[in-house]
Amino acid sequence: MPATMTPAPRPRNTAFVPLDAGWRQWIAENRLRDCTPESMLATMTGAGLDPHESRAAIAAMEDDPAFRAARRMQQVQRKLESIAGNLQRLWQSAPDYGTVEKRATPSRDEFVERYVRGCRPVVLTDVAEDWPAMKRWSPQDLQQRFGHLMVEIQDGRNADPRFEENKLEHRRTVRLSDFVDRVIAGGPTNDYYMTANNEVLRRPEFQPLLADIGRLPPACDPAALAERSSFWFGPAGTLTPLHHDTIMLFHTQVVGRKRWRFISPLETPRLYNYNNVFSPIDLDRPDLIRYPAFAGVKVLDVIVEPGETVFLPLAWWHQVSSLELSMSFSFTNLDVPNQFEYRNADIRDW
Ligand SMILES: O=C(O)CCC(=O)C(=O)O
Repeated sequence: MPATMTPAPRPRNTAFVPLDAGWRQWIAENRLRDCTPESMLATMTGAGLDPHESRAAIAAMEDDPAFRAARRMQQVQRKLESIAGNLQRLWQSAPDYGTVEKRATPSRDEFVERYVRGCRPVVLTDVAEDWPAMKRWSPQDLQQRFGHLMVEIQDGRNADPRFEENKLEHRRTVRLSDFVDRVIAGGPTNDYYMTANNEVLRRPEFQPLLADIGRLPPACDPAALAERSSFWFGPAGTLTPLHHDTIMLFHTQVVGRKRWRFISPLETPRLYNYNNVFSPIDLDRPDLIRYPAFAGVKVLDVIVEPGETVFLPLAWWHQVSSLELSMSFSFTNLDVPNQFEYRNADIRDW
């Protein structure tokens, strides 16, 4: 099983040329991911490379000083993985681990202690009960109040298996009124979705939407709401693939139901997270041949009803699907430390 994309295949029957840097990096990465020399050799010869040359290059990698340095660094990573794995087993040994709690909003102290510091997802059932949005928001209302405005949506997703990773390529600007018509007429689909990227809540014309939001959950800074909130609208059938965010957030379901599935951040080493915040695993059909380390990973599953608010703790993985036409409001304006930095800006894919 090749763990990374292979470099471009070399045409057969060409004269011998040494393996290029792309293949040598591929060998190093896949050895670090514990692929066997045999499986790597099969991939390389399948791509048209000379078997002797490939075997020699795989063997030579073990003596390469840069590769040896990588192996030493890997020991640090393995140690952290083993700590995370043990901590996960401790978390999972709690009898209620598999269930996402649904409850009325606790006090600030309890919320911060049990869910924020305790890093535990929860669904708050009453936060939005008095929000004007709960009575007002509907596709027709969106059309009447904002239909003339142009908005950014995601489109053409069905034709691209990596639509979320490639989301910049799927941006389209459309008239909101036309988009509402499309969502109503189109029925269930994942092809188009107005996701958080639309940034409408930063625009003066959309401030009436923010005025429809009321009481916030504990540990939120109301003054930062306009800057740190997002509006979501789409048909039944949208799917947000398995990923983590770099910030904690709340997500209130105003219209329609969504299914949220969560995986602990301590399981990250088993999620093949080699690209940014994404996992290639689809929880609807996990491919255990390709991703064997995923076997046995515990997935928490909850249906979020209109009026309910998800709290997503730091770095928890989630895959989200809309069960009905849906309108939601998400916000990240927590007043506790709420960010983790992990990226080296020089490395785009890793
Ligand atoms: O509602 C969705 O489709 C996805 C929500 C999500 O992934 C998020 O807010 O991070």
